[in-house]
Parts: sequence; C-alpha cells; structure tokens
Amino acid sequence: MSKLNAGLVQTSLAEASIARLDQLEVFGSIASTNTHLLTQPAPAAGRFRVAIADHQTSGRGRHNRRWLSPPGSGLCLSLAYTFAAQREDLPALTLALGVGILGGLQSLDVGGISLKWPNDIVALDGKLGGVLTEVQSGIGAGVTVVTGIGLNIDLPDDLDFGLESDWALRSVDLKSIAADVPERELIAGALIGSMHVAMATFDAQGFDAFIESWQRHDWLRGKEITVDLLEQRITGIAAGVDADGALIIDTGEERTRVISGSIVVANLVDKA
Ligand code: BT5
Repeated sequence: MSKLNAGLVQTSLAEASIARLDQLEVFGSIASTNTHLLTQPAPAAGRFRVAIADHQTSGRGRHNRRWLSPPGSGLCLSLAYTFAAQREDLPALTLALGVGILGGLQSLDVGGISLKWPNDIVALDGKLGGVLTEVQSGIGAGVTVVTGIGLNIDLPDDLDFGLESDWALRSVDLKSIAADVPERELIAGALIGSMHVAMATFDAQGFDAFIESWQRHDWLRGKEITVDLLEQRITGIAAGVDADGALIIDTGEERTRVISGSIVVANLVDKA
C-alpha cells in the first residue's frame, strides 16, 4: 500500500478545509514533507498548504533525530500556516496541534490515544506518532509555521531506531489499536481538517482553547519523570502543563517549570 491516492485525499476534505487550502501535494517518496514546505512560498495569513507522503528518505524529528517511515508503513503529513502577526506563544503550538491530531483520529473512531509532552502521540504506552513544528519565516508582520506529523499505521516488526531513541518504551501502529484501520487517504483528510482548525483556533485564542483538553489526555500526568536540562537534572512527578505549555514537575519541594522544547527554527540550532 505504498501509493497514496491524491484524488481520494482531495475528496475526503471538508468544505472548511478546501476554502482555506492553497495547495495540496501528495508524494510517494520525498526527503521530508516538512523540509519541502519550508522551501515553498508561504501561504497568505489565515491560509494553509499541505504536503503528504507515503514515506520519507530523510524524515526528521527534533534535535536532528530521525523519523523512520518505511514504504507503506504510515503517513507523513505537513501543514504550513501563516499567522498574521508575530507571536510569543509558538512553543505551545505543538501541544495544540497534538490536541487537534487526537481529535482528527477520534473523528475516525480511533480511541485510546493520549499526549506525551511535548510532541508525542501515544497509544498502548508507545509512540504512535510524533509532531515537529518549525518556523518557516518570521520576517515582516506575519509568521509562517510548518507542523508535520508522522503517524505509524502498519510498521514492520524489525524497525531499528538505533541508539538515538529517547523513547524508553516502544513504537506502536494504528493496526495494533484499531479493529478497522481507515484508508490512509481518509486519515489524511481528517488530519488536514483537524490540524487546520487547530491552527486557526490557536491563531484566534492561543493555547487557552486547548489546555483543558490537553490536561485530560496528558499521558505523563502523575508519573515520576526525570528531565535532563543543560546544567541540571530534575526528577519529580509530572503535574500537567502551564498556561504557556510549559511542563510542570512537582519535585516535592517545589513546582518546577520546563519550557516547551518543541520549536525548532529552520537552519538554526535548536534553542530548547
Ligand atoms: C518526533 O521527533 O517525534 C517528530 C517526528 C515528526 C515526523 C514528521 S513526518 C512529517 C514531517 N516531516 C519530517 O521530516 N518530520 C515530520 P522526536 O520527538 O525527536 O522523536 C524522534 C525519535 O522517535 C527518534 O529518535 C526515534 O527514537 C523515534 N522514532 C523514529 N521513527 C519512529 C517511528 N516511526 N515510530 C516511533 N518512534 C520513532
């Protein structure tokens, strides 16, 4: 199933998506859908464009890690959206898009999904997908952001993440959690709709509109965690997220905030 049917993706789109969509590109293979959109013309404010691929040859995660997507194993989807004005709250955008992606999957009757701070889509205590948000351009009044989701649908058993894995548990695919896996084109249509609406909602209302839903699906909440920062290691109980998307850790002595590290500025060293 390594080919995606562009016509079927198009017909699965909601009217509201079509009205604001500048361009939809569907690839069999590409280096990276995020990288591709970062080189394309930015959409006008409030509009968006999408690139989808069956698989990527240089799929990227955060901090120059790899996203693996062998042919036919999943969906790689990126959406570029332009905000009319520069904004300070972009670190929370990845969290908001996580809520949107979860909603898109729920609309297809895929349940049992939660969110792991800052960018993992989780099912059966494993990584079902990952989100990568990058700033395309921040010159002038507006700012264009590219957010990509890699979603596992039917992974081969022998996928080797090598030593770089930060995910102590495992990878999970949709096939393992849903009795009937929808056509990938329908999944793409649902995700385009829900991610676009999440972008537009974030544009109008910021993370406020998402925080309650994020807290309800917070996979880390109540778990003991350790976070390695540059000069410090913090261990404590994950206690949800703050109004700006920062992770709160209850160390027993204090509540410490860890700033969302999900924004990678293209061609610059990650500031997280
Ligand atoms: C992510 O990074 O999880 C973000 C992944 C974003 C992928 C999408 S696909 C469309 C768009 N185009 C791109 O080039 N990227 C985006 P991070 O949290 O840094 O996690 C990366 C880590 O996840 C790797 O180091 C591996 O350990 C693990 N990993 C890689 N491929 C995986 C997979 N298919 N399933 C589960 N885990 C995976």
